Amino acid sequence: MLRIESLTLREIAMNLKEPFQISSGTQSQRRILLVELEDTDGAVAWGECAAGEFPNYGPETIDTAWFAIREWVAPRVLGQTFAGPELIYPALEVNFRGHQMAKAAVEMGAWALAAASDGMPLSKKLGGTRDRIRVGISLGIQKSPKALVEKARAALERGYRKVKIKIKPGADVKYVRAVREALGSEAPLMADANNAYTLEDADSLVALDELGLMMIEQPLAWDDLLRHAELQKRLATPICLDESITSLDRAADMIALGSGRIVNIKPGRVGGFLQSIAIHDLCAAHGIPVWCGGMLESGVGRAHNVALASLPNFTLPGDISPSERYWDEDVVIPEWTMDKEGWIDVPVDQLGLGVQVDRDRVEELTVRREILRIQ
Ligand code: OSB
Ligand code: MG
Repeated sequence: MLRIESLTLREIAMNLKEPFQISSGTQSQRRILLVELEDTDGAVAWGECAAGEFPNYGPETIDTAWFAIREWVAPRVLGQTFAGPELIYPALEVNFRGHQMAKAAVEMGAWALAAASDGMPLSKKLGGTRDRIRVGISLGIQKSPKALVEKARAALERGYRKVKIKIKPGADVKYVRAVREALGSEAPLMADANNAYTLEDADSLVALDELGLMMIEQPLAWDDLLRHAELQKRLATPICLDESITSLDRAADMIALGSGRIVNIKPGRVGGFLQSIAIHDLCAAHGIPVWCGGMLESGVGRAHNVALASLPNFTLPGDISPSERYWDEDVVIPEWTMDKEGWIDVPVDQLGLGVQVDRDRVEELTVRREILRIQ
């Protein structure tokens, strides 16, 4: 039984160690929306909203998510009795379109709450089977191919099992080729365009084909499937979809149309864990590998991602770098660490989230707060 008494929304301001540039913008700071859920027995758990400051990834932002949670998510969740966390998303779907990241922030927190009250780790509650996961790094666009080569080399030496290179027109083939030539044919490389191309300027994507990439992520428009299917016919390299997969149906459409051969699952983008698991299962049934993407989360969102990535069809390394890659100091204890072979341990011997939220640190970073209670 799950009965949520209050939701405390907080905005925390965190500085990234270095600016992160993708084709649609650069970020040096993150404004992160954390949600603290409290049940009627006084137990608490945390969720994190994946939305950023601007609508340059998907349509949501931290501010739209805050509004959506206060106005529409909270009234459907607070004071209601749910037999389990798998019933939260269905309750949020009825006549309530979109706002997946807002829904997910609360839904994922509810799974963590339920896991702890059932006396199990979040990973187990979700159906996870791994006690450690392999991770990769996502490298932002650099000022020169040489600078990128140095970052990629350092990442492989550090133990990362996949190096994702952000690309855009003008910073693509030359950059990726430089890394391939410097690091050799076996280096596990991929590219992510964040929608920077159209079918008309796909020549440079075709040119990437000879560079042996594991996949090319979301080259075309953020909500497209048809043109990706067209492009996939021209490419030997698998297309991986990120932005376009916002629901189970969109994943089914991708498979039916042949728009891609791999899916990046970000639980925030698809409305939370119930949808993530459904997409995971559908992909598994069709032989489509999945991996867990990232949105530069704090240690809270990272805990959710680590738990999800422990499911069996997460067979490719996720964008789940350790805390030190992003922050001087994270908001969880212990921080997320990665060993020299690129493994992150799933906290299978801890209840719920598996890490403690550092309340003093969160308090220090909080710039806005709102408490929502049963009316
Ligand atoms: O496309 O995967 C993406 C960050 C912000 C917005 C979109 C994306 C990303 C990343 C970051 O690639 C991955 C990470 O969290 O390390
Ligand atoms: Mg992406």
